[in-house]
Amino acid sequence: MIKIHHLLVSQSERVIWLMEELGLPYELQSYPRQPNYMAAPEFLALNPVGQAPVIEDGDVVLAESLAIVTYILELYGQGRLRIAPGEKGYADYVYWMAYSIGGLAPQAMQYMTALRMGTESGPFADMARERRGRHLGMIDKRLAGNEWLAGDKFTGAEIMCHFPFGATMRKFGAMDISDYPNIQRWLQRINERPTFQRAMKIAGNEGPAG
Ligand SMILES: N[C@@H](CCC(=O)N[C@@H](CS)C(=O)NCC(=O)O)C(=O)O
Repeated sequence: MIKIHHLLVSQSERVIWLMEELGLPYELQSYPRQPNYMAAPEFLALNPVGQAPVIEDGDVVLAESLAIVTYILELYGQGRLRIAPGEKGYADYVYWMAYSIGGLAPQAMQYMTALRMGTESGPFADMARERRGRHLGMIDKRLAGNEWLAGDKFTGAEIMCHFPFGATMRKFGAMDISDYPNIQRWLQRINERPTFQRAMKIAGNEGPAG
């Protein structure tokens, strides 16, 4: 059985959400953050950079949420929550999975850093704002004509891309999506899923999706 090492108030909630969506059994070990917000020292024994999430599956110890989500879907998903090569929407699925960590997460982090530094003006803040507008505009446009990021099927791309918009991330800094109605509706659809609600409760990260 897969064991999830879950850091409270963190993106390791993705893995719990995935397992709840798939209805797979798992063992959960939750750890609080340290007072300096770093992960519990136990994570260093599991991941050389000491970060969550980490899973154990037999002899396999795996970090990085995108790697974990891909691994679980490929090995245990039985075709659910993914789009296979050759199926319609495959390129979109691959794109949004990669974008979650390669594009969206750094952008959210950059914007949050600008906010936390209190730099409302100046070149760094201007750049962060402009970039943020491009990213959110792209996501909103994508969701204007598609129920889900990869098309008409809810996939791992939702589980990967949701985090910067969710209640957990809002504890570190809010992502203002008031100008992006399609992102709002997407978050509402996610919020209505019983699997999402259950997962956030288990993760200790309850709150609306956006
Ligand atoms: N790219 C990694 C990011 C991992 C990451 O930033 N984890 C954070 C929680 S959201 C963490 O462990 N923070 C505590 C620390 O860095 O000590 C992933 O997607 O898994």
